[in-house]
Amino acid sequence: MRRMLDRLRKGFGRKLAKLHTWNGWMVFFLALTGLMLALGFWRSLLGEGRVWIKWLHIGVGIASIVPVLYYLLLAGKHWKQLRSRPWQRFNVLIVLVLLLGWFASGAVLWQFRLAGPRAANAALLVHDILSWAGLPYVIYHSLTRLRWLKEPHRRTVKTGREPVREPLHPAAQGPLMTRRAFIRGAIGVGLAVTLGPSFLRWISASLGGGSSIEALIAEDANRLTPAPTPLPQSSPPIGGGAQGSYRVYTVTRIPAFSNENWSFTIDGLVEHRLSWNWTEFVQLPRTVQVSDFHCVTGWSVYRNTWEGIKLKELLKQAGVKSSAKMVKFYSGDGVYTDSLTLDQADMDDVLVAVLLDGKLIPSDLGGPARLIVPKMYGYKSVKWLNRIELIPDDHVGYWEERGYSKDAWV
Ligand SMILES: Nc1nc2c(c(=O)[nH]1)N[C@H]1C(S)=C(S)[C@@H](COP(=O)(O)O)O[C@H]1N2
Ligand SMILES: [Mo]
Repeated sequence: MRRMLDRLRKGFGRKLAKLHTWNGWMVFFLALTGLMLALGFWRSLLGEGRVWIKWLHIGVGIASIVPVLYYLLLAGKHWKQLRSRPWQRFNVLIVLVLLLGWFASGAVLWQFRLAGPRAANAALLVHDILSWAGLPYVIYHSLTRLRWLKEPHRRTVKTGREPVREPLHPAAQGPLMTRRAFIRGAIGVGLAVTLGPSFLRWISASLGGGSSIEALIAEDANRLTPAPTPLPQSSPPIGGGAQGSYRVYTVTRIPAFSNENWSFTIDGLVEHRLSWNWTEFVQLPRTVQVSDFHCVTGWSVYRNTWEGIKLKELLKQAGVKSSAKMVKFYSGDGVYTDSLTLDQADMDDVLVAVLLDGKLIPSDLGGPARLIVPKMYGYKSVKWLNRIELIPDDHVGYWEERGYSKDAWV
């Protein structure tokens, strides 16, 4: 009887250890791919690979629920075993909250179309908070448990009982800090120093709201004069100011423009090829529009007051030939493109925007001129727009070529 119990218990311990290993590798993989997806730096490096990484991240993310569910089956027994170990119980709880939270918010982000922008936005916030709080915890947890840190009497799988050591006489107690405690402390400080600043920056960007556009304006690399005089609806902005913050996305380095190197051209299948320099461009009649901006990765910025030239007015001026089928948009970064059908381009709210909330669009956000297609996801809104070409055939845009849906309707 006793031997059977022992065997069972051993089996149980092994099961838990295996579960822990599997779970650890999954979290490691998800953290790595998640950081690659989240950090802007990787966007330009990865290109096409990004879509693959995204699907791997989603796939493994879905699979990561399996060890959690399996653990929940064993949880009752494990919980009892840990009755004298409050810290381990605490650890189990934290890890469960992290895993379930990542899973739930990840599922919403994966199904962003079903969930809608509000839910996706909230899910992204949760996913981010869990990552910024959870990853340092998980890293700390794994580093401090590496084998080389362990003393021989603390082996991986514990059965719940450990030899009780006789407390040492104060005089016999060794150095103030054991090697173990010292290394733990050092790892903790190291993490705080390396992750702390980006954590704070992220907090202030996502919770502070509003101010980030100001910061981007302050860092604007464009040098174009004259600044267009905003229409009365733009300044102060009738939308009351954009709510939320943009994540600066680019697949190249952020280009910078001045009056010398900037022009705007409409060509291809048009009656009149048109080209403007900045001074001429800001004299074109503009309109003001308030709209929300949604990215497929889950974030949104609400109530942007955009001021710009209606795309359909530009097309009317150029005169679209009957052989034209699509409108192709080129970015001044030399790489990014996208397209709209003639019907889509004819929508009243499609703008070539030059002002956001009454101010020049900063270079990070696609200034001096960017496309705005409010009814479609952000990847249609080509930044640093400087050329529109009317073409006879279909054109597959940058992200669409790399796996984003041709159907970009929000
Ligand atoms: N030239 C260019 N335009 C672009 C992109 C880009 O990488 N390069 N990213 C697109 C995507 S996916 C989104 S969500 C928005 C992001 O706009 P933002 O960087 O101003 O937040 O720009 C779109 N237009
Ligand atoms: Mo996007």
